[in-house]
Amino acid sequence: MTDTKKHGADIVVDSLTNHGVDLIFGIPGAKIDRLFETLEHPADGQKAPKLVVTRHEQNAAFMAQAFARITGKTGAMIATSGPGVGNLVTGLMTANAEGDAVIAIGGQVPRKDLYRLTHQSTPAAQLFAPITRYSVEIQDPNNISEIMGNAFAAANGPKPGAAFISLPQDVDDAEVTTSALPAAADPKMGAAATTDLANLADRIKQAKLPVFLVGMRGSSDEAVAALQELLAVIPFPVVETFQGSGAISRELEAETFFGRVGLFRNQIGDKLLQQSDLVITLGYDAIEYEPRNWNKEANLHIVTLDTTAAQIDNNFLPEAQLIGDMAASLRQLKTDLVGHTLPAETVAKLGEFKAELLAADEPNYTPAEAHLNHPLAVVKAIQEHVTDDMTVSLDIGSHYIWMARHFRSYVPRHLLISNGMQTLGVGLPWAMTAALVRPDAKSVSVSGDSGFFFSGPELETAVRLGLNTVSIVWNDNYHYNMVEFQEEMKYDRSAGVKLGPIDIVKFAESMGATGLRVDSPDQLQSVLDQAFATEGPVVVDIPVDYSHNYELGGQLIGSQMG
Ligand SMILES: Cc1ncc(C[n+]2csc(CCOP(=O)(O)OP(=O)(O)O)c2C)c(N)n1
Repeated sequence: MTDTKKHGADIVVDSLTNHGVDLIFGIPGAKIDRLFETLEHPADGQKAPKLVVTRHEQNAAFMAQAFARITGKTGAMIATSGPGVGNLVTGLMTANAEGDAVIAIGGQVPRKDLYRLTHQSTPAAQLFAPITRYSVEIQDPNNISEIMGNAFAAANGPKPGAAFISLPQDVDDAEVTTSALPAAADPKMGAAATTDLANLADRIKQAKLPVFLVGMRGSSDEAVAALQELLAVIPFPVVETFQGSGAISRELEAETFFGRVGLFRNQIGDKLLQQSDLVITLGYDAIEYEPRNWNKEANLHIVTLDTTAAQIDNNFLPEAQLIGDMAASLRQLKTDLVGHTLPAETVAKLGEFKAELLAADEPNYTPAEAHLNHPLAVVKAIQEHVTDDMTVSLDIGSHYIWMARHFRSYVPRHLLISNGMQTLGVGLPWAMTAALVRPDAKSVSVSGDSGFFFSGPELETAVRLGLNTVSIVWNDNYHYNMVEFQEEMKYDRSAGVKLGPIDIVKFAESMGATGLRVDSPDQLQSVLDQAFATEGPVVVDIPVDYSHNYELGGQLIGSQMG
């Protein structure tokens, strides 16, 4: 069927192209099939993003989110009406919470059916309004392109996040005579106010223990490059949130990296923050690790560097908010700090913190059963197989606590962690996107034996696309361990945390992937050698000893359970 007329779907596709979208993830259905037709069979001369068909809309959303986080461009996804858009909810909520710029296009029933009971009809724009930066339904084909322009602008605003567009079937199908609008110029920010930066420099010079806390927005390539330029001159201590991972290069690690903070206030970074007399947050968002945890006593002196104003709460009252382009602000700060050095007692104190940080990486108990691996031995083995160009995506669970605390990452956005929403199931889809957009390096996912199966069937998509992924599954005999150990800490018993077994190797093989198992700790290295040397998707089953995991939540600085 060759149709030379232009339809709403063409304007959608052309608008995506005009905004630089070259990859889109999704699953079709009747209400949005013309858009899929146009994506896969564009007209002569028409450019269209490459369509990646997933096995679940939630995973399409996760993949688009990872695309945004890795590339700094907008992630895009597409789903049909009703259950299709419903399945996007967790993905959009996660992207929005974690500052990843994504745009979702959802099919909708024709306009005449919007206000009556109709098959697969749901008020999607209302559904997404509270969990996105922008959520609208297009009511006229002539508005498609401007609405899409506004959706891209909202997703890429000072606090990046998700945008949702509901596309009624008859708008998608409508004949149009107009053309898609080109993308408008991006709004640009300069550095924060000169006097504020000069004041901050003065405060830093007077401080005994100034500490930088790098968060989600501070982990962009540009902000990290500028931070590293400053640290190369004055090696200030830096603490990363989980989403701030990779802010410190190998060269700067010894002097400036003081670990990551998140979940429980018991890390070296927490102690450092507690003792700091000036905390400078860089693109930190409260959803990553609430201020009531790391500033429990509400007595820290805080200055923010960010693109957006902070959320004020009882434990986060910045004394100055320096809003602007973070890289430009940091470069000005570097100029204002010329000639400054850290006092000798500060350097000595940091040396003590550093020794504690390194000691914490060593395995500290013997696994209870001979075939089980100590979590830190697994972290170490993964570290030895991952090069700086590889991306590592974590799922959620106890394995993620071990990895977030102990796994080093030296390049921004190469250790991907869901920490605003802690959404189970992101590990594999995120690793698949990394393999798609960074094809020259292997991409690694680390999951628990329960969370892996939240998105496990997507392994077929990885096989179909020929992706070089290594999925490492920490096997604790099918428990939701992260929930289990916290319940045990609270109630001295657990509930709802035991599942039945799945043969991970056979599961992988059934989809055409390679499945490997570490039968005893002495095989850990050789099995990982094999996994990283194998082409295409590989899944590795590693039995772990979680018997000491309650210690992960122990030794809190001040009391902070809950
Ligand atoms: C979508 C979603 N559902 C539930 C949770 C709560 N949750 C957090 S970790 C976890 C258990 C994960 O178990 P597993 O994948 O086996 O990892 P482990 O903790 O055993 O390492 C659960 C249920 C969540 N974070 N996200």
